[in-house]
Amino acid sequence: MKIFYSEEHRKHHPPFEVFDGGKRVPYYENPDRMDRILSALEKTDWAELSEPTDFGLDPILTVHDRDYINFLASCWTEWLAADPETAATPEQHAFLPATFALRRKARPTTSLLGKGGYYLMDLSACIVEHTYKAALASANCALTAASSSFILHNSSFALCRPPGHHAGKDYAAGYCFINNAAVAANWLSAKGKVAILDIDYHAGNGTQDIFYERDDVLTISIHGDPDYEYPHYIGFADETGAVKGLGFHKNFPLLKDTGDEGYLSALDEALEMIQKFAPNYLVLSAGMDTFDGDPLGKFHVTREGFAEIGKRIAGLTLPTAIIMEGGYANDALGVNIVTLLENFK
Ligand code: SP5
Ligand code: ZN
Repeated sequence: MKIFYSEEHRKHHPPFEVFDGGKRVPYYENPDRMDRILSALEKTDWAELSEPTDFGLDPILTVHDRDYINFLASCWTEWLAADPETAATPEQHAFLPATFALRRKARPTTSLLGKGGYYLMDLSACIVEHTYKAALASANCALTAASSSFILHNSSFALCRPPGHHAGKDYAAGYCFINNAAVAANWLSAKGKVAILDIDYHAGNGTQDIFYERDDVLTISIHGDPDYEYPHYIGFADETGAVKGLGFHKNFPLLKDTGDEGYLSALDEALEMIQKFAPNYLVLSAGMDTFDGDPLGKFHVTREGFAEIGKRIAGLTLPTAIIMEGGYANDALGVNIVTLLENFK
C-alpha cells in the first residue's frame, strides 16, 4: 500500500494545550503519535512509504478562505514581533488568544489577537513557529494519496499530522488547521462522486461545514454525541445538509461507552447509505480515538473492532484515500491503525 508521509510535522509541537477549567496539559496531538505508527508500519511487508508531492496552494484555496490561510502563514511571526517575552523563549509558548468570536456579528479585525479569536475555535488549535509548514505538508500527503488512489484505482494512506477534520473553511479547531480530508475529497470530486466517512471519535464538524450545501460529496460522521462531547455545538442527528446538499450529510451521534457492537451497527447503516449514493471514491477520515482507553474518548472499540470496521469499509471495494485524523492512546495507536489498514492492501 502506498503511504504518504512527511517529516515536516515534527516542528509543529506546541508545548501545551488548555483543557476545560483552564488546565494546562502537554499537547496530546504530539509527534510521538507518528513514531508509533511508523514503527508499526515498518513491521509489515506491505507498507510503501514516500514523500508527498507539492500541489501548491490552489487545491487548498478551493476549500479554505484565503485570509484564513494568510493568517496561519503569518501568525507566529506577528506574535513574536508583538510579544518580547515570547520572542525570548519561543519554545515555551504558543499563539493562543483568550477571546473568541461569536460568528453572528463578528468579523476578523486587523489586530493579531482579533484575527486569532476569529479564526480559532478553541484552545487546542495552538500555533507555533512551523505549524503552517506542517499543515501544508499534511495537506499534501492527503492530496498525494487522493491522486494515487485516482491514478492506481486502489487504496492509499495519508499519514497526516496535524489532523484536519475539525478545520472549517475559515477556522482552525481541535488540533486541525487545514482540512486534509476535505481538500483530498474536493480534489477527487473533479474526477467523480465522492463519499467521506469520518470514523474519528469526535464529530467531523469542519468537513460537515465545508460540504454542507453540496450534493456531489456525501459526508457521514460517526462520533460521540455533541450533547456530551467536543465539538459540543455541531454533529447532531438532525443536521442533514442544506439547499442542494439536503440529504447529503449524516451524523451518527452515539452514547458514552459505545463498544464494538453498537459501533458496528451504526457503521452498517453508514455503509448502506454510501452504497446507495454509489460514489467513485471514498475518503476515510481515520481517527483511532474510539479505542477503549483513549485518553480523549469515551468509547470502547477494541483492536478486534478495528479489524471488523476495516473489513466492512473495505467491503465497499472503492478506491479509498485513508486520511489519518486523531487517536491519542499512543501505546496502541500503531497496532490499531495497521489493523485497520490491513484490510485495504
Ligand atoms: C483530531 C481530534 O481528535 N481532535 C480532538 C480535539 C479535542 N479537543 C478537546 C479536548 C477536550 C478534552 N477533555 C478531556 C477530558 C480528559 N479526561
Ligand atoms: Zn478525534
